[in-house]
Amino acid sequence: MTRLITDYTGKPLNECTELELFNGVLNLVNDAEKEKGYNTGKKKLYYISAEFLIGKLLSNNLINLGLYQDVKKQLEDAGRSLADLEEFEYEPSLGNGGLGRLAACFVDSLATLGLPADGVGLAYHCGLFKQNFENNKQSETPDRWLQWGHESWMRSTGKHYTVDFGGFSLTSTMYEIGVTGYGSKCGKLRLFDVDTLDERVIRDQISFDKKQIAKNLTLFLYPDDSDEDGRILRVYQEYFMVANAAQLILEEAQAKGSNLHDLADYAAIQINDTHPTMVIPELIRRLTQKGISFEESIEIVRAVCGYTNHTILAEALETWPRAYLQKAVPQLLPVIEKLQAYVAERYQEPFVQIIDGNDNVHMANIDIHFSHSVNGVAKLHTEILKNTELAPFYQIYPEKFNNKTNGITFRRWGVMCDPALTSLINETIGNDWIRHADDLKKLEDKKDDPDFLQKILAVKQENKQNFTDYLKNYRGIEVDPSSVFDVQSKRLHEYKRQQLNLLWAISVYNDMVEGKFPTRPITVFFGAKAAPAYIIAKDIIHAILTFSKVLDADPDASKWLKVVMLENYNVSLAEKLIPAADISEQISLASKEASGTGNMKFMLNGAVTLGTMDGANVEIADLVGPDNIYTFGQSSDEVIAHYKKADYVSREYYERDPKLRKAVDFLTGDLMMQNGGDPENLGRLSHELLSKDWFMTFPDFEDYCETKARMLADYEDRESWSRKMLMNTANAGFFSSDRTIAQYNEDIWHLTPDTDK
Ligand code: OX2
Repeated sequence: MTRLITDYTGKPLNECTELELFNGVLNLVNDAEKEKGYNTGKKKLYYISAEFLIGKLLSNNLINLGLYQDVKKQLEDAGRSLADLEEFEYEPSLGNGGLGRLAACFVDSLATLGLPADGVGLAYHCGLFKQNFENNKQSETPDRWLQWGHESWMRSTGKHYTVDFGGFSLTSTMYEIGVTGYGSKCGKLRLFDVDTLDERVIRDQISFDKKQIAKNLTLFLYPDDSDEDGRILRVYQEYFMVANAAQLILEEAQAKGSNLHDLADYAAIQINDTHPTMVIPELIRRLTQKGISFEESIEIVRAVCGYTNHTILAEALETWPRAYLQKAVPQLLPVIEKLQAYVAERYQEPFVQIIDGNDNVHMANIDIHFSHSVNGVAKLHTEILKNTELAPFYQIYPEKFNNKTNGITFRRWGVMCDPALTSLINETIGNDWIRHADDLKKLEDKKDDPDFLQKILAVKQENKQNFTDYLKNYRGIEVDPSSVFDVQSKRLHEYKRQQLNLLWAISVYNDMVEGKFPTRPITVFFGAKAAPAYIIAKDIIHAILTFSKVLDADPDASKWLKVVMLENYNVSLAEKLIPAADISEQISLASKEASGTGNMKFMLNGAVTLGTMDGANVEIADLVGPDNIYTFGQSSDEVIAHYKKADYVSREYYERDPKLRKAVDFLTGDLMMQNGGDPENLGRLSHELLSKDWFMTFPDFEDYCETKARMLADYEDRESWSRKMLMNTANAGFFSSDRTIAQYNEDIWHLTPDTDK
């Protein structure tokens, strides 16, 4: 039965304002979702995560519910357009980077596979932040996404819990966002909030009074933690998230007949990184309150919980001073101390203790001891966890460690963002790949078909043209669609090495000054937010923005090289940028990027990877073969050995390699200063590289430049390049999050799919 948008708008579509039309379609989607119903079953997964970077919902939900074409046509028939509504929709700001986007892909796949599951998190009002560029620098403002009619996506359930903190209690409200599955029933995101929130505590930009917890608790994701109040606020946030989750989980299990001793038959919890760790002591506390012994409570909780590690960067594995917990959540501290005693009784190794000699509580250590599964997010990452970073734990619990290589949902990152490629694929192999991603492999049959290879190039050109038009119309940026689109888009971090790409671009410029020009114009796109308190990351953004001005000011060079740093890179922009990319830059220092998921999105959309043998790049290389990827740089073993020996001296590379030296010197040179460069920022960046370069940019510089030059030369053989594109798309099937989730379920959760559609 066709649903009419006019039934929801109450008036002809051509008379509606954009908001009326948006709300009309949104309510239509909400009804269709409710009619489909939700995956249910005896056992349910609670995927607890501080972030869900879900992206815009309208088109995604229409596609998943099978309503896209129909709604598009109804709008067109009335002279309106779905594309306009897509632009009108404001993107939810509930996540940060890969970790949050992964959680969003996972809830899509969970619903699609029919698995009973909720995502559980917090309803941040101002999200992470909105990035603005002024004077070649990043500044931040609140991302007030809830002002844009999203109350209708995020529905209040009228359900409340009480959460106790040291000295006061707060009442929560649970909100729900529907998660539509593709050709299946739906799932839910359940986000908790406080009614006492008061945005007036925000001062200028994103700073606010960090002491007024009732008023600020759910304002921002990752509030500035450069001071103690900011760090304690994170403890409050995390406890609020899991205290609500624990009450929800126990209530739902009991409602289904659990006597709590058998909780693991009713509930599985996946702890997404260390942020939700306190759910472990909180559940133990609640179970013991109900008369279950401490020892049995530990066993029950362990059978329920699994933990996912997303990084080996030490600073990301949270530790909280005991005093913070004492202040924010005093009721939890005795439980954590008992858990420490439990560990100390069994294991003497200092590394595995929960509370260390300085009274710091190691959250990951709680997760590892008291979960039944510990997983990394790509093969290499899991091996590094087992053999290096978490080796003492692996000795104790070899059976707990397992790998679950990340994935992406092909609905959003294929069908929705790349309609041109989707049509070509559907014409060629049918549309089963949308649900059974391995089907893409059938495209390999076409790898020697010149007509097909031409069609692939035509799709890419169309996407590049679309992105070029978007930049011109919405951002006032002009790029050349016949240039090579070389893209590095991901959060800004020194280990991801945007600075390496920048040094390369500077040396291309230096070559041009000497009269050596590229074969074809190149546009280098960066998209990256830096954490507000991460000084060097902001310096790198400043260097990129300033260098882009240097190029723009040079009429000869700017014909051949353009650097575009895209403001406020988010999911919606990624959806436009990725289908247009020729080159996918995945150039982290080997061993440091746990997986990466952008690498998978680019691959699916036919970009060719230029990458180190890090994270999931290793698996991409295995799948596509050496002809279809460009790898360079030190191996993870070499990097780990250097760290161990502490023998890396960046200055030696600088002294030895004149090309590198010239590029580094450029950072603080006259041209940068004449184009808005700030000597303080650029001086600090240059000093950092020369005195430390902790993420070893310099040793990989030469190999990176050579490999990139070879790649750009190969790009000129268009047919052979198109074959590489095809091989990337054809072998992307493994990276469907449907595969990842099926593996989690098989090995960790053991949920029964709800097949009753
Ligand atoms: C990210 C990792 O950096 C990235 O490599 C991975 O693909 C993603 O998580 C999803 O697993 N915060 N973000 C991450 O780790 C942490 C911690």
